[in-house]
Amino acid sequence: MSPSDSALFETAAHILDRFQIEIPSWGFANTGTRFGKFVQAGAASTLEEKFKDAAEVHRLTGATPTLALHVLWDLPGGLADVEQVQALERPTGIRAGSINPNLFQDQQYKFGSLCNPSEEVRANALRHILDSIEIARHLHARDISLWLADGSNYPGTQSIWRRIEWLQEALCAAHQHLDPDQRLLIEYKPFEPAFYHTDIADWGMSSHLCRTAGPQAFVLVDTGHHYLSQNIEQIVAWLLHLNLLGGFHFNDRRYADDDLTLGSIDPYQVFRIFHELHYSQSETPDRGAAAFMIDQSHNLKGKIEAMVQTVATAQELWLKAALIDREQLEALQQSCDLVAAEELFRGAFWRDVRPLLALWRESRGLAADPLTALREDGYVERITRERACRQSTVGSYA
Ligand code: PSV
Ligand code: MN
Repeated sequence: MSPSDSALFETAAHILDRFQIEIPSWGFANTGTRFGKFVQAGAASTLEEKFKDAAEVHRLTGATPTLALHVLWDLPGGLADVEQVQALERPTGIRAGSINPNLFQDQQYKFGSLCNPSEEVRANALRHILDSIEIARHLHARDISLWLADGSNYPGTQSIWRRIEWLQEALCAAHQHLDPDQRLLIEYKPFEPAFYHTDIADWGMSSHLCRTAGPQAFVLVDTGHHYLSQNIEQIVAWLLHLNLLGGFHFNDRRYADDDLTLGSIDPYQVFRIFHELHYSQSETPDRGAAAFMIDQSHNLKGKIEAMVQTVATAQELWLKAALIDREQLEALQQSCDLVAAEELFRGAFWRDVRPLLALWRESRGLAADPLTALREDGYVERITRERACRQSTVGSYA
């Protein structure tokens, strides 16, 4: 290696050693669309299987030490299931990640959860969040990731005003129950399942709710939760500027919240988001890092293959964005040399960092190509044989 190659490798290694992304338990389970489900024999149907699959992804990528859990799907018994999670953490080396309360599947939530006109339902929803905070506390999980399906389908059928008040009240109450090191992440979504109004529809509403809830509440950006053509990296830059960015749910889409694998449709967008994050980190290194999580539904691709592909893509795009010559870019921006600035930016996106990543992987005892390693290793065939006899729908939400 020439001195400049080895300096580049050291820089890349420093960046990749610090890159981690959380994978979701539901990414390993059978999921589908509203039209049906194509069941995979190798899909995980128990919590143990989800932890085992997560460990396989971490073994191959070296970047996924935590598993996001959805309370209803993974801990249906609530606090009583905490011990089971702890018992799985040790042998698999995977830690429980963000804890996701489920406020959208129970029949009582037909007209909303925290925004339901019924005081009783609102109280039940809040209790579930408090239970989820307690679960997170026992599992030493920092983040409670909150997404509400609340909204309405027809104009005039609900009071948007009352619902804002109920939401503020409940989130303040939830915030009071956080430990000092815990965070409440508030996710927004413009539509679906509600199609007229959604109670937390965008980052502005989410930001306001965080501010009124308290200093440990932050916005969660799910990349699929925007209208087409919205400039997500600008939202990210604003949230960073306001110190309100808590984390991401990464996925890709073509139309709406399609939950496709990250970078499959528009890798340039992920690169642009990553650029804003690197910029913020270099300007304000003390700012707490946003949590990176994947929120995908692998309906057609093999679950583990899709997850490994996603993580490897995220590593590539993260590294590409990190290697932008930011000093030069800033000079070009300042002098309004548009074409040169754009070419520098795009050049970083087009750069093939895969050989660097392979070198880094080998230097860390990982397989140079995790997808090939997965194919050769026979894990998927093994679990498919083992699990074939029990098709289950546990963990599905469609
Ligand atoms: C809703 O679309 C969402 O993005 C929320 O994060 C949920 O927790 C997750 O998907 C369920 O898959
Ligand atoms: Mn999400």
